[in-house]
Amino acid sequence: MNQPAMQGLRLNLPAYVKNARLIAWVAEIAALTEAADVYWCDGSADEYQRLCDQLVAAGTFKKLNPTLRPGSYLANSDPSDVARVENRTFICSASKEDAGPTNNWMAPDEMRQLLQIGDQALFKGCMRGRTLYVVPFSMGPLGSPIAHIGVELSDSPYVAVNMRTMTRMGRAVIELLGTEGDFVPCVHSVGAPLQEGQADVSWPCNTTKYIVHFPQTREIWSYGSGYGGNALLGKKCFALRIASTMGRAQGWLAEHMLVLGVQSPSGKKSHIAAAFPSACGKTNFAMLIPPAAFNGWKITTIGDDIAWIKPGADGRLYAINPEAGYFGVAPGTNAHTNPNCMASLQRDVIFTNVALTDDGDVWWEGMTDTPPAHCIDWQGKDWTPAIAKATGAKAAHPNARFTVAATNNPALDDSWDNPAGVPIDAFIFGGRRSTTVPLVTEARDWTEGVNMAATMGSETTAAAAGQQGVVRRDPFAMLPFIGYSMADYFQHWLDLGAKLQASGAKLPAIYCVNWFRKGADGKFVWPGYGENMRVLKWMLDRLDGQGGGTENVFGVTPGYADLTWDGLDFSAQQFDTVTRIDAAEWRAELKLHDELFTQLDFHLPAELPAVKARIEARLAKAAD
Ligand code: SAT
Ligand code: MN
Repeated sequence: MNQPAMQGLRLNLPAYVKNARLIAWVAEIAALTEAADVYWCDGSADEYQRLCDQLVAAGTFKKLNPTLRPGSYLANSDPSDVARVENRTFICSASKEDAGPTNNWMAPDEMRQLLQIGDQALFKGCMRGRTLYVVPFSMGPLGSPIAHIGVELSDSPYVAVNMRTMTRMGRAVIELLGTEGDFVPCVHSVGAPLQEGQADVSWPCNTTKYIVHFPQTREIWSYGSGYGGNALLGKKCFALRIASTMGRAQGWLAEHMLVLGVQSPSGKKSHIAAAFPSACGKTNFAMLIPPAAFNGWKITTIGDDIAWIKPGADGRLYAINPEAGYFGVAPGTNAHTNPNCMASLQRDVIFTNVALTDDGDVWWEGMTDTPPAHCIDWQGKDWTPAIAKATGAKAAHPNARFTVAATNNPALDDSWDNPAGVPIDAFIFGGRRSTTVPLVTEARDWTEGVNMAATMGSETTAAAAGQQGVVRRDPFAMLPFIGYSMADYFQHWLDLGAKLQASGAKLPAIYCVNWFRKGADGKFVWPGYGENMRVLKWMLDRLDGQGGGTENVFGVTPGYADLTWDGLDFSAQQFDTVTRIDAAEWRAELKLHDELFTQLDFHLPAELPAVKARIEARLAKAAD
């Protein structure tokens, strides 16, 4: 154990902690940060309640009306700390090339000076006056061969309670670690030390922010933010950025994907993994309720945001949801768009940055047709429909979130917690595009599918700080989440496909979808939500060798007659609006693919420009 820790700071070590590396590391970080106290989270219900009560007393949480929203709390963040900060997120691999051109990179030594070592190092003394919470967590079912363990040291009790919902957290994880077990060390500080006698604020944070990953040593260091993916380090930092580097080394995939089960009326069960960028409806898709005309069809949720996918002994790909809860976007969620989600949110929820109604419940834009006559907005100000009309003020922040346990979901799949995972039949990649990209296209083979995913574009949302609504390339919906070079990641997908194919296994089919095409009036044409079942059904028909379709320039698309329209008034003309491939738009689109390929030129697999050349040739032919 290192010296400063020996001199004074008590580690409050529970008797069940036996892992020497863990103990030494907690001592080291407690000493570096000069935390006032160390608390080991056991993950119990009592502890959760105690920490929530403490957050209420500190003003971070408001307890919601126990009759209307039992066991639930509302937190309002600092107005500057409302989303992931991509420009403050760093991949500190040994070489810049390994981080690739889409990630911010700094040399590991330089970053360590800045965080840990230099005279002004950010983590030196950053927890003064605060408690360091030791948060042991498992990403994935405890003991699953697909799961991995992390430990987050955080000075935020908000993080500790959210981590209990979002992961399998507590004493059982430490016991599983035993004396020798391996874990990913995650250090998190809000970066707001308290001087003797200084009063705390309800949402401590710092204007300086660093979200840092060291892939070689598999470490995460996060400074200055208390929000979502910046602070709940099991999620994007571990389960995507670090895990993607582990997957590359070990032959598996860590993906920004929901996983759902579909059961047909005959009882046949299929599993689909679908990647969409943040705030593009993953949670809604994962909890979809089929339209009435799809009697006997059932959708169940395995995960809503992240999938870890490993090849099984039979050569198929098996997916687990490494998380145990949902950190979903509240605005727009209602009894029509996602009834299962609304049911999940009835009790035991942590809401962040939604509005507080006068009867002590929550509200957000789109929750009800009629807004409340008055509420307190996410910044603590009075809000009325008249104020909103006059000033444009939102009651809830557009990236307002709920944290809720998966077990609250009425559509939870029976196998969601199965350590073996579920076999994947198809991958879906979807962006948010007002134009250009058709409703659904099937890739003719794995390489064409990898190209579809690699060249995906999407309009930016409020989930990340920065300008919204601009189209950017978001390969595999992983642009903000890949822990190494994007071109090497494409190669990893190609290599994995080739390996599975060589073993004689049938690869999952790959589809590209776009729910978001708009008409001349600027409104979405496709009804989306539950109606997406119609597209899913077409995919399953195709997998069964039944579904019709015709070849377009970049894959196979259904004709109007190939989808089931029972119970929906959607004309052939509307279908044309969401599926038409406009040659001029596609020429412009392919220029953007070109720009991406130029940016990712180093190590770019030659297969991808080859697919693009074939699309160009077909486009030229179609235009003749
Ligand atoms: O804040 S999170 O990163 O957890 C949400 C998201 O961007 O998907
Ligand atoms: Mn996400």
